Amino acid sequence: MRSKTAATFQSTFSMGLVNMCVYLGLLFLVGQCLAQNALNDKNTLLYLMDRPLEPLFYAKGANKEVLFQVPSEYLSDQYRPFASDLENRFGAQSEPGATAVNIPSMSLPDLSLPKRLRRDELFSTFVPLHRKMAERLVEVFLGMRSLSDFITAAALTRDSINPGLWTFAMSIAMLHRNDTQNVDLPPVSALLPEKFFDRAVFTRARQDINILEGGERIPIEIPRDYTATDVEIEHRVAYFREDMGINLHHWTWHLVYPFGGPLSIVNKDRRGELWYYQHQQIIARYDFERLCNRLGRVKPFNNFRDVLEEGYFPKLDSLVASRVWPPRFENTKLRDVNRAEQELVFTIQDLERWRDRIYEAIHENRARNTRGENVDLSGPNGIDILGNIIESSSLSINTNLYGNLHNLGHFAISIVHDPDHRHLETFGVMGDLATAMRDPAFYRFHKFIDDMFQDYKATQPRYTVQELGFEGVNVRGVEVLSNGGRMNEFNTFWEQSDVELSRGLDIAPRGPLFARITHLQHAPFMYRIQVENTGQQRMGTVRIFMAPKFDERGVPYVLRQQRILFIEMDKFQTMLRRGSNTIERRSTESSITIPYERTFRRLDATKQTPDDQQFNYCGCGWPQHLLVPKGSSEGFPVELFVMVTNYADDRVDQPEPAGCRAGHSYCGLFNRRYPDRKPMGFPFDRNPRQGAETLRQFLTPNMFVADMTIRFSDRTQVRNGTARIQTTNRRGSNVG
Ligand code: CUO
Repeated sequence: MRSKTAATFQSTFSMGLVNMCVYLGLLFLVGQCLAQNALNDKNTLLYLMDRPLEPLFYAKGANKEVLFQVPSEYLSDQYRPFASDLENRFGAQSEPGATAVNIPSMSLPDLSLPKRLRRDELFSTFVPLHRKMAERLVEVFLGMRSLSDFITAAALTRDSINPGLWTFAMSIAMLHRNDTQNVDLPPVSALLPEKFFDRAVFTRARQDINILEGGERIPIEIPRDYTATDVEIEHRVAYFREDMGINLHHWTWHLVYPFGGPLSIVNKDRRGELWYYQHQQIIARYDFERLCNRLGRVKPFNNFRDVLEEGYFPKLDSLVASRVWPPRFENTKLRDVNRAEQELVFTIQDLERWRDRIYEAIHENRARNTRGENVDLSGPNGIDILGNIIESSSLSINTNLYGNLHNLGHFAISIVHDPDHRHLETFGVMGDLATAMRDPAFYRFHKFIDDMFQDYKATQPRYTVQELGFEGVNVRGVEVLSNGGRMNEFNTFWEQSDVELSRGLDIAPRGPLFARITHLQHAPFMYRIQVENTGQQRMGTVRIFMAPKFDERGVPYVLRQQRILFIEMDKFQTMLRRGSNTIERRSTESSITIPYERTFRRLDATKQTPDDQQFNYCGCGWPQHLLVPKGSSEGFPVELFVMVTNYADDRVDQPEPAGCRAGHSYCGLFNRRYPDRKPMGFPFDRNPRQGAETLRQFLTPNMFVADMTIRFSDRTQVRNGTARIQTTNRRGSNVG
């Protein structure tokens, strides 16, 4: 078994070179060729990322098919004194079928800064010192001149650098290096599952793995309601906050748009604006879910002296730090932070000062750069400049003046239980990009951030009828047809899917290990849009948004309020023939999402085939299973909005994107400009013109709005299985 898998691995290496070696009949050289080839094969990186908490000298891969051998001086301090013993116990003789990959010595640039973070500490991009460490490591990885140098540097640093930091830097480097494009980066939920799954899973996994060795392993079921009870009303939307797919998306988004590091990876087209838009949409989607669950819209956390009412108890373990992730109790207050360990000192007053200065810049429509010059914010790139200031990314025009509001705000909330480190506690989930969206405080804080952007947008000129219109194009109607459902009704329900965990666990013996999670899902559907074109044949951009129709009191929205609740559903180009056009578009084609198979894909480093449909998608994109909000069992009323704009005005001339596809509305296109010239969120990104108090009054002939409902059915469907009626799915109870 093992040697068969090893052969599969070997076959992924360049066959030309292997054949040449065999032809020569120099079997001795074959081994050397293979080892050499491994250093030129980007898939080797996937083996390096396997089981990041386990030392590199353990064989890697599901069947232990690859054995890395690093010079003893690169073993971690803990193992270096036992180098020869380790060679005997874990060397080639112990895994006879495995392919050995010999990592040569190499003189590496100075890595003393990233090495200062102990392996058992937690890494946070929001801590400026950690951020500098990551920037240094990313710089070193990106600076490697060849793929083999990169693989060598990755292998030589793997065991001496904190696994969270190393995985973060590796992921960014692999996403951005030219020679690692199209490597199917493993999702962080597989590498560091501790950040995604209930701690009970790991205890069960350890038991099952020993009891069921060699036998069939049954997926470990994670109850849907495991972090709280319904006594906590915020828990009604925990299915959204704790969804694996959206947390993965958020982590990946920040890897694609890092806020620090070499300029070449930070300075992407409209990245400040996209940061604003992506998080604005997260808040809009969260509010949508809240309204579906009879909760009011999220309140901004804009007064840092107020208590933060919402508590959060994540039930996650940190395998890296061998600790639980700290909770935050209800009604806590932010306090000044003074943590020598992270060389981090700041006060609540600092946050207030930065907030007030940014508001001043917004209301004056100009910001001040480090040379004391005014930078105009009223133009088309004002939102981009502001996004970088607020985040703050390394593109911020003046961090002295505007500070580090967003990043340190995250950290202040995450460390509210021990701001001066007197209890030697580490930060909570708000301090980590992969876990922050689980916490209700994330949405309160980002609602405050979004309000700043909305204040800015209120200073922008309102769109005129001419700017909104498309001469000769009339949208006559829109229908939604859901699989097995009624016309103009979206259908949602629970679904169970299995996720593989084994790559992230340092437990033996090996073999596949699955967690079964319950998540929201919807029946696939199709839009059918009728468009009349009285002009010549031309291209149009179809923009589809959806918003709740009524507010918390059951009163129809005025557009000024409703506009920030619109969630983007899709955006695409279509040819408009002269006369009547019927446009059909499937939900699975949405420009915001990545396919279900991408979120829940099986991971096997030996099966990297560029032909897989899901392989063609990058990790960045909203998960398809959360495209439609939950709705309600009585049918939640929504307004579906369709607009067709002139593609000649929207188009961005650039080469076709190469490599994998992302959900580009929220993620842009890799190495390309954002593929729409309109401001992100158009036409709802600004206040409506005078007289357009309601959505209907806002419509121009190239727009259409239809009333629809989202009907939720409280049943659980097993993926590719039979539907089961379910009323309880809580800790300790089985479904079905
Ligand atoms: Cu994504 Cu605050 O920017 O978490």
